[in-house]
Amino acid sequence: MKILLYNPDNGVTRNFMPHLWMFLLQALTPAGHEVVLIDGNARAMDEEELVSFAREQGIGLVGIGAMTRMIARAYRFADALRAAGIPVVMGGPHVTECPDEALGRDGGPRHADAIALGEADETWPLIVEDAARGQLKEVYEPGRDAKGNDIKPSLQPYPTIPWETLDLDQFNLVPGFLRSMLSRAGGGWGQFHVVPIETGRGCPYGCEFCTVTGFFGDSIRFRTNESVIEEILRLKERARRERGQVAVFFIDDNLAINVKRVKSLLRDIIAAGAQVPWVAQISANLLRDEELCDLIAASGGKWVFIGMESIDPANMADVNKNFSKPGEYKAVLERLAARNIYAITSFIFGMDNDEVGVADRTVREIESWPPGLPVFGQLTPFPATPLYDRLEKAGRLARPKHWLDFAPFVMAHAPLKMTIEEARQETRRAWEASYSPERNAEAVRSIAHAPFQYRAGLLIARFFFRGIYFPQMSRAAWLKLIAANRGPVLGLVREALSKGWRASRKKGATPAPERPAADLAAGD
Ligand code: B12
Ligand code: SF4
Repeated sequence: MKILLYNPDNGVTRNFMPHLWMFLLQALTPAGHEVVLIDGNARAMDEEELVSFAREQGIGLVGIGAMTRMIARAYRFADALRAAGIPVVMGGPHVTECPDEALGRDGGPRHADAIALGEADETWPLIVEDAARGQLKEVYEPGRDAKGNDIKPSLQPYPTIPWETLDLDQFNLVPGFLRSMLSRAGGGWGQFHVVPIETGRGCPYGCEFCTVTGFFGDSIRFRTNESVIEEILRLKERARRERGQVAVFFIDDNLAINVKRVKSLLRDIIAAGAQVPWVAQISANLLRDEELCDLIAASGGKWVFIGMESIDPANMADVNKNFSKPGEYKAVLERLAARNIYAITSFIFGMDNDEVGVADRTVREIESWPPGLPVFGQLTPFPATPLYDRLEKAGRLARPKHWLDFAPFVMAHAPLKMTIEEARQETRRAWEASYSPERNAEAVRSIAHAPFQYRAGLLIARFFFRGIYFPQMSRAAWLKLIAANRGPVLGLVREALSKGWRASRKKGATPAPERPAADLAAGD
């Protein structure tokens, strides 16, 4: 049987990275079946195009995964495929949290022939075999232990994802119109992939708005260090072979949740020569540890995603996240910046203590920190979270099924001290102020002492991150962005050219040999 795994896009931004679930399920598919992957973020298709594709390819089963934000879109694709007679199985966080909706058991239309609840590592092979026999069940769920809890996959052993041979063309981050020029320029920048790798699952913190503790559990399961390192080494080898660039996103919710374990992993990465540039989510409280920060830097860590949420401790307490202290954010970022590690700092507006002016206050505070990539979202009651239950009980949900009429940056409930419209405007203000050409130039200037590649990396990353809020998917949008930021862009280009010229003079006018991508990946 030929199987299509499909992830819908969110209609606003393009994801910078493939979704791990597709590659994982592909690797777990029993022998004798072929799996094709399409990520709508990388390869945009409408319903009709996807149905035609599935027909042409003779697809016998489609698996669709989606977060809450994309679920309405996912249902539309599922409806179109089912109308064409192709069976659809859906899985992922939203379907797990609202199983009746996908099956039409809540009075609404049915969208899926079958659903997979929770982690599907062990149920996926059964789904495939049942579908191949034409005997799909409606619901697949993990087994239960004696206490009635889901039996979670141990991650030891962990399936082999054959990154070294997979077709990753749709996920090349270098804009199409720049690829051939950059390939010719050497240095391996004709392609750049960010690849998701998990080293563990689960989170004990239980923040009120988050689905992770409910979905993956509050105890953590880790892969072995060897299995993670073996995966990275294969990726590194691919980058070397293809003369391209690769970076890893460790998608664990908190890579340092067990400090002893992460230190041992990072030490082993260094010992194995498996350094690649990497990014990971780590909470601020765990970044007090100087030795950990040293190991992050030495193992290739370049960016840390920190869920800062709010600069107001009262808000942090409200959402059960007061283990993360706004008072120490600056010191944490300085500790990282001293090692040329920068942060993606994530904020949530629309918490109950936020009022008009929260954007200006937050942006002012951020501007007093080392530069990074701030991102701003809004408090969203995802189904099956403690936040959803609290707001529902208090009768505060303006759109209880907000995902069925998803509107970007429009809250589903009114915070106590602002309206929904005010929260939307605050969010816009924060994005505008944080990614204006002036702010971009200041950010690059503020690390004038840092080596060239960090300043260039910061500016390029700021261009990409701006796109999370301001759509910039066309070549014209990119050219406009570059023109608006011509000051720092030209400064960096001049610096790069003069460096190249000096280097070639030193070597007696012989062009410098191209530095293999693997060396670049190994750090600076
Ligand atoms: C990496 C990540 C991202 C990446 C993008 C995703 C990517 N390309 O990988 C980035 C950083 C861009 C991102 C952004 C966002 N994210 Co995010 N993200 C994650 C994270 C940390 C890891 C995802 C992952 O790969 N997990 C590991 C895999 C193995 O687990 P899985 O995807 O759940 O898949 C398993 C099962 O669900 C199941 N399964 C999944 N799909 C399917 C499909 C089928 C057919 C079947 C059978 C089974 C199945 O099988 C898999 C194996 O067991 C999760 C948290 C988490 N730990 O999962 C949050 C998470 C998915 N994100 C979340 C959110 C809210 C967002 C944002 C909306 C945040 C924001 N405010 O902007 C944005 C939206 C992005 C967008 N496209 O619009 C929520 C989603 C909650 C929900 N109910 O929807 C999560 C769960 C985190 C949370 N705090 O609750 N995210
Ligand atoms: S927000 Fe982060 S720390 Fe809090 S429960 Fe979710 S994954 Fe854990």
